[in-house]
Amino acid sequence: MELYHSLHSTCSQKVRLCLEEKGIPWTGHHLNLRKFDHLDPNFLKINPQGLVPVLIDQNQVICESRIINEYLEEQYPQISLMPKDPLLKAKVRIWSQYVEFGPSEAVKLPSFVKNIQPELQKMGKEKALELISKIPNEQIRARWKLAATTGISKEELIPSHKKLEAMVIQMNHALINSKWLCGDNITLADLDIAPFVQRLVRIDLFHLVQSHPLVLDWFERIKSRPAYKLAMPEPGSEGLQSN
Ligand SMILES: N[C@@H](CCC(=O)N[C@@H](CS)C(=O)NCC(=O)O)C(=O)O
Repeated sequence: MELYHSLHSTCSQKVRLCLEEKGIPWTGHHLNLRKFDHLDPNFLKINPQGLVPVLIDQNQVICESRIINEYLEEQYPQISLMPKDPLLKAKVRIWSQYVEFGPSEAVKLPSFVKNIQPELQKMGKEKALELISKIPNEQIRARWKLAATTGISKEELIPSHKKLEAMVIQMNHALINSKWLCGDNITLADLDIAPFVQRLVRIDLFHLVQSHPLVLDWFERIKSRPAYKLAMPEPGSEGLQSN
């Protein structure tokens, strides 16, 4: 089992959490996105989209964090992260899909402001734009270009902030009736969303969690799990060059 991943990539964190909760041994290939490791031709041969995470299992390449976690659940069900009840299963899938299209997109611009923009400015516009032109996906390329040129304005962050606030409210609502998002046991829904709650610390939005006690309690519980400690980076390490 091999994983191409990046320490601070939320999508990579989702998969690392799943691997660690399931106790699956894995070998990592770390990519530094700020140094554009994901545009290395050898990596692009593995994932032409130039995105992490990528799982290699039984010599097969699997991309997309949500799909990887579903695959791991089906292939390695001994420690299960899916409820047996079909209705709860459907709820897990709805959360996982929501994470992929909601929070996962919403954290991008605020994270770029904190992590990527300062690095691009240090690199110099010309060199940055040359590297950015190699990004395969048009929408992602545009985001990098914005960060390297005019920069991301406070106004542009407002829709992201609203979506992330909605995430916390929705979680708080779900947690009124159960210990975890989909019942009394931890599931893929909790693992898929956890990196985005953690990311709120880095992008200065953690007050949203602090004003929702059920989410705060959930976050403390998930953070205290051994898998979380193995899968997630040291708190406060996000800004470091070597990542
Ligand atoms: N839908 C994909 C998204 C993957 C993704 O966006 N990965 C980010 C890191 S979290 C990445 O590789 N970014 C590279 C870039 O922005 O060029 C998934 O869930 O795996």
